[in-house]
Amino acid sequence: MNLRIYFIMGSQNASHDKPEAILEEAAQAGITAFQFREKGENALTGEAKLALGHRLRDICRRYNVLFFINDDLDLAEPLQADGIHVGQDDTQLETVRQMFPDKYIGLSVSSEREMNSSPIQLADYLGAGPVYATSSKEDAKQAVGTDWIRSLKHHYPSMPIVGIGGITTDNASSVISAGADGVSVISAITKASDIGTAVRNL
Ligand code: TZP
Ligand code: MG
Repeated sequence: MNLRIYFIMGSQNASHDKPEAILEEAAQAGITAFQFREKGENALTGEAKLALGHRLRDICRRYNVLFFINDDLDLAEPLQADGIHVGQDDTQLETVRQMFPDKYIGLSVSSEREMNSSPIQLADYLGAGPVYATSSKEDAKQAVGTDWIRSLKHHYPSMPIVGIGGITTDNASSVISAGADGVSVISAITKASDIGTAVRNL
């Protein structure tokens, strides 16, 4: 499971270009994982969401990029997702694990309290953050810095961890130095003037 450059996007993040075009360029440049996160005010639902999911899934398959679905358990099988990512307010990790014993499951963990109340061993990786301030998530929690990655890694040395939130080509190396196995980004790629360059610099 290579989470080194983990790109997250929904149609709401693709303001200038089609999400398919952005993902294709990012995949070509070397992202290793992708999460379909269709969320927020202008997010697609129903058939339109499923159809976009299929198109993005196909791109990931062509480039050998892992495909994760955010939260929407109903889409995991239709899209043949490699994995599912859930937050603290989504379906309980125990339930997701029972439903999908063979898929990768990621869990967001933002604090010691969340860590202590989660069945961490049931996850395949943890999303740690927001590391830095982000404007891509309306209800984002307070930025926790790279110290949180160090702390999580200390508690769970063999659990893969990806940093998320405000990560850019300038600060990605600090996230990795703190012990993360990869970086998850939205805007560092969707808002890049040159997506290929952004991915290679990450
Ligand atoms: N979860 C925590 S921060 C965040 C999510 C989905 C948004 C990350 O977006 P960006 O643009 O990389 O800061
Ligand atoms: Mg969620």
